[in-house]
Amino acid sequence: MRASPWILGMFFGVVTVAACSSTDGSSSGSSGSSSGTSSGTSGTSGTSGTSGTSGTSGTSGTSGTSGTSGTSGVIPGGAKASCKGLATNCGGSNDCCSSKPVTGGSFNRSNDPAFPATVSNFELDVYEVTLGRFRAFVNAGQGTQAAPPADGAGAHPKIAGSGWLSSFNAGLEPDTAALKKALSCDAKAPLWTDAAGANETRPMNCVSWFEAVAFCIWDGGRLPTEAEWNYAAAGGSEQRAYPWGANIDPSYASYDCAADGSAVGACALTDMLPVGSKSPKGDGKYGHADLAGNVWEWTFDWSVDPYRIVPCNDCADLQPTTKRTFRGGGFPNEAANLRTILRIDDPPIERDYDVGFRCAR
Ligand SMILES: [Ca+2]
Repeated sequence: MRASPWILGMFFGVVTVAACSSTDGSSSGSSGSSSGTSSGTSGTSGTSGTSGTSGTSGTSGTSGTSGTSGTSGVIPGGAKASCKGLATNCGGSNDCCSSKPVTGGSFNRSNDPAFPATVSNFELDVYEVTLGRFRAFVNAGQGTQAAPPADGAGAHPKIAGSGWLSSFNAGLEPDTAALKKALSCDAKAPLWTDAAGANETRPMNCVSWFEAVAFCIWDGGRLPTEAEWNYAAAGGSEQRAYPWGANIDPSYASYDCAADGSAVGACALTDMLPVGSKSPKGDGKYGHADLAGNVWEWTFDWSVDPYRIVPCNDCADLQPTTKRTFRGGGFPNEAANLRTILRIDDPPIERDYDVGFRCAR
């Protein structure tokens, strides 16, 4: 079951049931931010186009820009477990497993000054995790109760207690056969196939929060905290309305079920685009693709509205509720759901055809 998306208490009255949820009549259409100019977001992510040539650089980024080392360019994905032997065909001919540095700093979660946060430098995968990468995980026998992550694995280096807990094991499917079956969660966007096919660069969907966390651990990373994810999408202190800036149209992101030319609301697998299809125009400040649209993305935190850790200094909400958060909007949603302020949540065992994830490191 999908909960209603909320913006710090303001319900949008949208999404409901798991399956076909998201088409969202989420009202408020384009909501604010059409002004084009606002917040100088600087138009596209000029920052550096895709290949992050120079990472953040110019963007002024607050503090950090100076950011140590990493602030520049792509970090190849070759060493990651999911990438061995994988074709480099994301966003054209790019490495599907690459990451880019996000220079830490301070910002307001959901663009609300009542919820300040500071995040340290971290790395975030450029693309949503693809079917091809997730297939490697499944084929390695991972992501099941038969091979769960180790207790404590995948912890954020500055957040005690944020690693895998043995109590999470029960959230995984018993074995690989059960996992494969579960990954076909909805006929609306039936991505998973037991054999590799033509959709290997589309974003993995139908994954539970537990599988997203387990994948990232196996791949040498972790699931981003909600604050980290929000920071990268909002362009840090620039507080962008959308990852690339103030306005949205279909040239920036995958949404409205219309990517394949079908009518708005008539969703099909072909509306869930290969990752990086809107890159670099739709990239965020730090060079990450599809932060808005294509698939929603699980984050690590338990969900509470409003945020209950204030201020947040490298924080993650670790106190159990019933749901975990995900953000960014998906291919079935209307534009308003792609705004960086929007949060949604679901029970961590939930699978949705429009929810995927990416890893932090
Ligand atoms: Ca996304």
